[in-house]
Amino acid sequence: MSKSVRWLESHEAEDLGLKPKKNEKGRKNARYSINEEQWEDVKSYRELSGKNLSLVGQSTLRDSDGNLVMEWTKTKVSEEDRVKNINAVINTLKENIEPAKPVRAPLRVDNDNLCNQYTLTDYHLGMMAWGEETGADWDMKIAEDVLVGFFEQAMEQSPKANNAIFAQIGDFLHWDGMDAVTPANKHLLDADTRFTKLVRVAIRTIKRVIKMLLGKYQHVTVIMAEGNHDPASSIWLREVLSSFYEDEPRLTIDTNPDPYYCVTWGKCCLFYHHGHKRSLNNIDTVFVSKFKKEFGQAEHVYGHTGHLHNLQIKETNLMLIEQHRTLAAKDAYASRGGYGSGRDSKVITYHKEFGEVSRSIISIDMINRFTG
Ligand SMILES: [Mn+2]
Repeated sequence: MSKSVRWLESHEAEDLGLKPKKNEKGRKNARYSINEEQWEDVKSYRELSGKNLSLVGQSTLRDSDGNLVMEWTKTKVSEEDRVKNINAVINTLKENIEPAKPVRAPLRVDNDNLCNQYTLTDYHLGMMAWGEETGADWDMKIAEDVLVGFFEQAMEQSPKANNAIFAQIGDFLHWDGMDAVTPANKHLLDADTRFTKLVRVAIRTIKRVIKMLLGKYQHVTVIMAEGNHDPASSIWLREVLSSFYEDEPRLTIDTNPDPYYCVTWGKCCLFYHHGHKRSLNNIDTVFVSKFKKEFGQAEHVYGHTGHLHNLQIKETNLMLIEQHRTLAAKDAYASRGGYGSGRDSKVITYHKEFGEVSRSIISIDMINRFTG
């Protein structure tokens, strides 16, 4: 069979069993002399890799006369393919979103100096807990009802203000893909059914909450922080919301991909981080190093974290840091491990001049009484 000279990348030459050459100057490939059959193989590899599959090998079965009997291609999804797929999903989601019409603004109320921060962390939507085993039931239906109940009660209880922050500090979703496991360590999780359902309920619930907030406040800022349970899902959640509300001038969605977030309000500087990368012990310097300008102009500085589900407050020379409780029930892992922290969520009110001036604490019992 006649040979011709073709440009190949070194991994393609390797796949053909040729010794890879040095790439020619300024190019990602080099010239090889190959026959037509080999060239057809290269073309089919290229077509396959266009379908987001990485070729890891090819096997050929020939009979005793050397005729081709069977040939198959081995492929697998690589890390690079995974990233490509996630990006493709995000872009598709964005394309299909018709932005929401702006919500009519409420009447302005008297206190322009106040901002109410609705603090929510470790909500673990999609987690399944069996009350008989853990003390309280938890599934997607309960979680959606409790969240809406929390916002109804919390909005009723908080001071009149024109501005609000919805600070969701991570682990809003309990699991992050087709397998119900923790992304980093692959620990098996107790999950309430299917991922598609979880995605739908997550988007619907957050949209319900944002609608409620826009009905009460002139301006709302949304933080959707990354947690250790939802590093990928927090990305699409931020991006989808940002697309959906692109025509809503009264809403700001923070789409910062770095898991440290900052909002300023008058002389207040407010920081957020889930707590999976940095703990109460050393988070303050990280916040300051990432937001030097905002910190430098502030007089009152607060950091908010979650992750461990129990309440801790720490004051350092730089700021007051609070690790928040969650409203979610305990899963079997937490219950059997003996973690017994209480369940509540807070609205913290910041004054432009004076920093924190008040807070409302809404416990799970209050929400159950209210919604039940
Ligand atoms: Mn966590």
